Amino acid sequence: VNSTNKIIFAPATPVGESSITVIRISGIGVFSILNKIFSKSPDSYVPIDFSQVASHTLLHGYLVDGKEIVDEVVVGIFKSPNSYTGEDVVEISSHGGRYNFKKINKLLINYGCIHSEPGEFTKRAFLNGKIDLVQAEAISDLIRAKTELASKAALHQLSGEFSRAVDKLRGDLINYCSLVELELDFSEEGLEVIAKDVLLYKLNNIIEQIKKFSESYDSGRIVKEGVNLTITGNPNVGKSTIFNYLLKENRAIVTDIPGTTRDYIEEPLIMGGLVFNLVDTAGIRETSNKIEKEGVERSFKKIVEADLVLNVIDSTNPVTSHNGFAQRSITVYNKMDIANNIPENELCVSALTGQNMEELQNRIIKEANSLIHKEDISELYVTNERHRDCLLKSCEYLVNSKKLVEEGAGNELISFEIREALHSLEEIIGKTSNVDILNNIFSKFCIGK
Ligand SMILES: Nc1nc2c(ncn2[C@@H]2O[C@H](COP(=O)(O)OP(=O)(O)O)[C@@H](O)[C@H]2O)c(=O)[nH]1
Ligand SMILES: [Mg+2]
Repeated sequence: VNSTNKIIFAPATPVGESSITVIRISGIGVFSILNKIFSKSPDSYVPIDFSQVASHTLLHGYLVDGKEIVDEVVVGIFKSPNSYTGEDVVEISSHGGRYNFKKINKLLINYGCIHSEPGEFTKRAFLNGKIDLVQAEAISDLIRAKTELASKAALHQLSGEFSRAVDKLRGDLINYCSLVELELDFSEEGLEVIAKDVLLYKLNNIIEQIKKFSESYDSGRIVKEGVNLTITGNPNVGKSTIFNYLLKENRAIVTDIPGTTRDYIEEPLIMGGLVFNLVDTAGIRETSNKIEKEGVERSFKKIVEADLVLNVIDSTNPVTSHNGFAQRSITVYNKMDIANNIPENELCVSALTGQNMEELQNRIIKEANSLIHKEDISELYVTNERHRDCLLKSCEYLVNSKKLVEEGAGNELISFEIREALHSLEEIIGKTSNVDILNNIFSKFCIGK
């Protein structure tokens, strides 16, 4: 087991008023600490010889500090390598409550345990070869998932299927690389180990596969990060009223004064099983007010970043706004409750009375779903920007190598490019990873994971 000798601990459940709080401790020597602070009996110290206890056993007893009882607990025993981190692990199920945790916290510190850093348990699991980097990241995604789809995607990656697919591509590249390099050894004899057209065919094949993976990030990002949905339109058309209606709360200020919303406001929203990042913007108009002007500029930026734009028009005064954007948009005519005539074949609503607002929600959900390519979901889709970037990098090197083959370049140049492509793939699963990448990934975890 690859480990430092530090024994780390953290609550694995939120600390507060609850039936139990689970505290996880991991590291070499954890059982000798437990031996000192765990007693079978509340009346006298009856220690346990943990070397005689089988892994995956639960023991009932008492945490003790000398003669004093700290809590009545159940401890779970996990022996290396059969634990989450791969080290010796103890999970204490203690009574819930902040004060109770405080006491146990003090006890563990006094006996030489230290607080874990965010993600340190999972980092140890990775360093000890229990999981690869994709799986470690999937654990973090799973904890953060807010929808069924996001949770499914995370579980899928946790299962190792994506890792295996990457590993298969990696195996292919190692293969081609060694053939190209083997040919170098026979260059004197002019022997061809792999025919150029065969190599080209194989490289093409692998490029296509990698491309397919990286393109699936278009869907994967939306599943994990949410649909960026921006509400836009002229001042006073009812953007903020629609925003509040969708959120079911009075988040944005609504008045009859045009130019009320100055800065954009962003709130997460779950509709139809998808996460949306809903953005209310300042109305787009020419203005000399410095603050509003800045707001309008920021609004434009949010419109450019949007996956889906909700373009709101006031049906009592149907002028179209300056929407020179090309992405997907839904046009909606608001204030139908006070309009004299409403346009035919258009989506008309009243955010004030709620009329047709359900239809609007359904339209939004339908459009958002069409942003996710269902065929990608049944495939292995990439939800992590880091993975996508590694795939793109790998692809670039392979395209270079292909070009070199076509130009009849020397094998050493070709093999160099293939090797670089290989390294980029290996970065995904963490076969080659630098310390900065690891720290960056694990620092985003919660403490105790
Ligand atoms: N009658 C009616 N008034 C509305 C409707 N939606 C918004 N308003 C009113 O229009 C004014 C401007 O609304 P607001 O949401 O602040 O517009 P924004 O500037 O586009 O954000 C407010 O007085 C709202 O109460 C609607 O559907 N019907
Ligand atoms: Mg507004």
